[in-house]
Amino acid sequence: MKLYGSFGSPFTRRVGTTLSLYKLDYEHLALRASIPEELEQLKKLNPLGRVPALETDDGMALADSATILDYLDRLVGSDRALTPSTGEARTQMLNIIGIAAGAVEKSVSCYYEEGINAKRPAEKVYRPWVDKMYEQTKDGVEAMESMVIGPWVMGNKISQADVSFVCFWDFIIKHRPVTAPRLNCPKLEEISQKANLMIEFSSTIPS
Ligand SMILES: N[C@@H](CCC(=O)N[C@@H](CS)C(=O)NCC(=O)O)C(=O)O
Repeated sequence: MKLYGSFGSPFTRRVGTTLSLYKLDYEHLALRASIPEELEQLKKLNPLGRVPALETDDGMALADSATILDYLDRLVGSDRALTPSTGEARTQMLNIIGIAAGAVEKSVSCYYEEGINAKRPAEKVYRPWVDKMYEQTKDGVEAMESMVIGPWVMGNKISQADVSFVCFWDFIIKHRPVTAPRLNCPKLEEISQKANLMIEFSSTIPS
């Protein structure tokens, strides 16, 4: 299998971490959508030219991390999958992860608005919209914090909720400017610290 995208992308990182937790071999190609030649290569796998993308061993091209995770879960089977394969437990976990994905999407949008990765000149930034997105991220992570049962997100066992929460939380914290409303999420911090001691997480921490 080939995973396309750098671990600077929280969506790519959650796929890379899941591949390692599943002990699946893969080649990592850290293509960046911001480099025209690399974007062309990416578009062959994902028409939108976004990361992550996964090329399976039988030549299938998968785009979008949720779809890729669903594929990996099927590959390892329901006994090893980090997301329950059926029932209310599955719906609950997907719901929690969906809220977390919404929070990090807003953070990624802010990342493209301000700072060294901004796609827009500073004078063209519409402040009220960016401020709203910082607020939405805050509301999202506060919801994530309130959902933690402990010691892991869903209780005693590590699950995809932990993989996604850690990859998303780490991105949000790393890129949040000091001017944005403060985030106070001790449970998320604790889970992140604990998870990042594991090789599957530490090997995907972006430099
Ligand atoms: N819903 C997608 C989101 C992927 C995404 O937002 N990727 C970003 C990097 S974090 C990207 O490729 N951005 C470049 C672009 O959208 O043009 C997923 O879960 O894979």
